[in-house]
Amino acid sequence: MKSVYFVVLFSACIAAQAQVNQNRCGTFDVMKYKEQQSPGYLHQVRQVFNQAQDLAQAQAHSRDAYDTIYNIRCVFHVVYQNVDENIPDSVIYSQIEVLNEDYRRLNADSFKTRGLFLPVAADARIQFQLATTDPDGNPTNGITRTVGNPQGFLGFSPFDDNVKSAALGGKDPWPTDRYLNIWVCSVLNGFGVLGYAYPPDNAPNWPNGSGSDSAKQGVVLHYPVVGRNFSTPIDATVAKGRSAVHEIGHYLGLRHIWGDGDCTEDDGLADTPDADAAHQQTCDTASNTCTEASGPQVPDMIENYMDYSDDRCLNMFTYDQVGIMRAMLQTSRAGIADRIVETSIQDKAWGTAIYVHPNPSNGMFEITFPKITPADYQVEVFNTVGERIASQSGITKYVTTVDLSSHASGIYYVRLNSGSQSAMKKIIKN
Ligand SMILES: [Ca+2]
Ligand SMILES: [Ca+2]
Ligand SMILES: [Zn+2]
Repeated sequence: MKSVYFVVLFSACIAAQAQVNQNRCGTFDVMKYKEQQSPGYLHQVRQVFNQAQDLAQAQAHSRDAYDTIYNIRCVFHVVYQNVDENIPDSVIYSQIEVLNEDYRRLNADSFKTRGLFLPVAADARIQFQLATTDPDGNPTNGITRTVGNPQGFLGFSPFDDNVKSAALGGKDPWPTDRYLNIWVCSVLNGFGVLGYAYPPDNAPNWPNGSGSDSAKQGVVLHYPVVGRNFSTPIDATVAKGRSAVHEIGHYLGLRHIWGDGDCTEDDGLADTPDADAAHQQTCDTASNTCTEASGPQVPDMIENYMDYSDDRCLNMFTYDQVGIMRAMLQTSRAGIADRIVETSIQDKAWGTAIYVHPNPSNGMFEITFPKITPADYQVEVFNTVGERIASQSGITKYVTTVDLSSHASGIYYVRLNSGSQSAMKKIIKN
């Protein structure tokens, strides 16, 4: 991993950064600002990231770890100054829907993921629901509404975090170790920032280090980018609710896919290709900003939620990204989610343990394997008359993707072989 990411020079003043209208996300800017206030903060974030990566790698082939679904308790704090900013419940419901689609790879546009990235496109198995109980134990719809007072500005600044404090004209968080707090407000005009979040900066049982502030953990969203059915979205390129998907990615420990630097920087993850910079609200699939030193050239993964591409071309997380987020949900963010073990994929007898998703599908099927050392899997696909129409062998991950998009709609059977064992499952192509 390249560590230059965290050795940032802080000569640029905040006012200069404010002129960068293309920064749809303010996370890296607020992190740099926090480092100025509390030297050592970025180092601490890196340590938590490294710890999560170690945990993710240790669990890479563990079905016990993979079977768990994390169900995150969310509370939306709408802090408004006018009727437009007081967004309706329906918009927040649509945001929850978007999150549940994108973090489960149930998004209708998942078919747009290019073929070369399908082997690393992952279902994060993370879900979101509005809190049903408030901190006092009373029933709630998971939405609070507060008349805000951003203290003399036109909106709330990402750098003072006033929106997170009732005393400063905002709304105090619900306990940040039990809820994902999402503040919705007008983020100060001129910054061009549509949202920001802090990554986990303190693992459990660590002494409080510099910069860590539990009262500020959460996500802030500029009100017009929430949900996908907002009546007057700020811009069509950010109208599909994916600013929240992106910011929650940061909140769960992910960095920008280009590593906030040039081709010499990265995001610390192997299955996201290097990129030279953010892709600014474009869908340029020809883009290949960093040349591979050897082997085949790999284009930039512009469809990754942690890029700045147009919402309409974002459609995937990778396995390594999922590994970080799930590791954070076992450590720094452990208190915010309920755990559900999906019974359909529990570690049952080998013969019933294949998990296919989605099923039915328009052609791409993700096949997840039982808990054995994944070194010698073979996957075969048969049609209803027993002809083998596809096969893969030498599979070394516990998951693979079968592409039947060139085959007719109908019923097929996928067979998984490992040594002397095999199991079969019916799949349906729409
Ligand atoms: Ca990478
Ligand atoms: Ca490349
Ligand atoms: Zn970001």
